[in-house]
Amino acid sequence: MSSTSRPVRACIGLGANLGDARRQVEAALRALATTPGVQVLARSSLYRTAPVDAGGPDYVNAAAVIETDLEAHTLLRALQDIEDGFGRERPYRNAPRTLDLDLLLYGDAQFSDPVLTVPHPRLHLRAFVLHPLAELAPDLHVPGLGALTGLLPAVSEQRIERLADTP
Ligand code: PH2
Ligand code: MG
Ligand code: MG
Repeated sequence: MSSTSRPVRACIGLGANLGDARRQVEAALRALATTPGVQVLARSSLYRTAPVDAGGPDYVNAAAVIETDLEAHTLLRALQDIEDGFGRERPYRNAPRTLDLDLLLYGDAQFSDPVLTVPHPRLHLRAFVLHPLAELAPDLHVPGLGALTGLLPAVSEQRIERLADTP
């Protein structure tokens, strides 16, 4: 349980690699923006990324910075409700998915319990998380890990390509 005072600035990672992934991530950003207690402050470009620790097609990934009145677990539930609304199924770990919304950072909170670990425990291992976040918040410090930009060299071998904006 976090005692961080609200509203809190939080970062959300978005990903999809089944169906029309690009469209689903765009629609998920709109769903996030209409979630009660959530205000989207900024969103990144879309990125095409190679699957990491997973099989299946390339992913489309993005990140958003939000301000929220919701407690972290309530926010997580809201993210899962959006995933479910996009037909997300969970047949096995890291299975291809129509939509994945991950709570990456919740203010400067650091905690872990059976349902939620913040910061996201694999954030620093993933170019598809770090690059969209760096686009939004290049000066970000990740609690426990330090400067975001300092984490980028370790993921430089992972394929990631920024997609051109569509009007
Ligand atoms: N999500 C995963 C596992 N692997 N790879 C990429 N490129 N993008 C993702 O969003 C992703 C992944 C589990 O959530
Ligand atoms: Mg994920
Ligand atoms: Mg997830």
